[in-house]
Amino acid sequence: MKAIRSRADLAINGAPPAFAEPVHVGRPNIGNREVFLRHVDRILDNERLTNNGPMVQEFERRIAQHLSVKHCVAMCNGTIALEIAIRALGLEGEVIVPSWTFVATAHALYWQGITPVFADIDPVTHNLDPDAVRRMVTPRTTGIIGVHLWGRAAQVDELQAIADEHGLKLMFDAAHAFGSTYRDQSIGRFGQCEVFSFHATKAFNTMEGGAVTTDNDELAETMRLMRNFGFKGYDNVIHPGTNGKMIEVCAAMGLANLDGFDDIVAINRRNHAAYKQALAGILGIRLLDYDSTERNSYHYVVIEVDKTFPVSRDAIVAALHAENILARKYFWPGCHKMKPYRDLFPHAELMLPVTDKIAERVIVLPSGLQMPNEVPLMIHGVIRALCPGAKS
Ligand code: T4K
Repeated sequence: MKAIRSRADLAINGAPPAFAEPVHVGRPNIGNREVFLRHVDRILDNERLTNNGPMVQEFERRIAQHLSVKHCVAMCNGTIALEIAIRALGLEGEVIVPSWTFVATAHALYWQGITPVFADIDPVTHNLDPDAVRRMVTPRTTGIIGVHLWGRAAQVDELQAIADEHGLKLMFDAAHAFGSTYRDQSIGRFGQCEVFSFHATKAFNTMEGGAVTTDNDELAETMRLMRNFGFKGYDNVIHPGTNGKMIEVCAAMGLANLDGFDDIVAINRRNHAAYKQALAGILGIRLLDYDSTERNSYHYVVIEVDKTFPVSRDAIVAALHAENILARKYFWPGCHKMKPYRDLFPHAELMLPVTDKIAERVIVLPSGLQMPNEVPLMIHGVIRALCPGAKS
């Protein structure tokens, strides 16, 4: 380990990279292979591959039970799940969202002719700042989409109060929040509905997949129709719809992974603790911590590089990439600076000072089942070698 701690021979200076194979953020967690393959055998034997088959029904039942919510409507991915939820709630005009999120949150609105209006975030939690949300409400606003970024719950009660005050619909993008809680209750039943992504890169994955969860019977029924072209039985279309169905193999992956989810969280927690220990001594590098009174999958290991730190965030990312540690700048530069939204709101940054500041500071580091144990110390070594004078 000593060689790692004093990694002065950085790959950016011509030395070989620390890892022969790339170490990714988002390497899939793959649970019990035998269980998954047994499920796949059953699917092939049944010759039922999609269209609300038994595996999807079992998956929905298990997820709803796991999250203590009445309905889980499984979908082909999180983005389509967002689009269907937005449409089922009847959102239109303007909807307030954070810019500091994966672009799918904004796209799911804009794709349907709704204007995403970006509100600023809290500098500590990276989640929507309720005061900023209040400032963005106009007569055209119909809803708010809170995002539980990094699996940390948004300020649910405060956002609900704003929604109630202005007669707005509230839903959540819970793509990062499978296994998280808010005030000790599972994320999944707040607002009118919550939307999960089960993409390969998520803590819990179905390869591709997503779901909307809700306690509202009517809303769940509408979304079930919408995800299957509006069919109510053979030859009977009673609602406009699309194809948002989850396929059986994806549900099989979900069932196999659900059994092992607690083990994944335990490994993520161990990885997070190792990062905390490795990076603790470097002044100007802050590891985002999770609230110990709530549950979280600890899937995202997020650091912030302070403006006063002697080397830039981008220089650190470049040095890590040279070592084959493919750290990410999620969600730089913020949706408001991506072309479609920059064209829409050329001066959005005036309302988003915290988003802009955070976007220049964040690095997301590898975690998950596949992460080699040496990675946290190696990262410590790379930062130290880049910047030997950094204060402890
Ligand atoms: N809302 C939020 C807040 C979200 O974060 C997301 C998705 C959504 C909504 C939409 O949900 P989905 O429609 O995706 O279900 C990735 C994911 O594609 C995306 O699902 C995710 N958020 C986002 C945060 O990250 P990219 O473009 O960064 O992925 P990519 O292809 O660069 O993958 C990351 C790394 O993971 C790769 O470098 C290699 C590794 N990887 C990836 C895949 C897919 C693997 O090793 N194996 C794999 O199969 O967007």
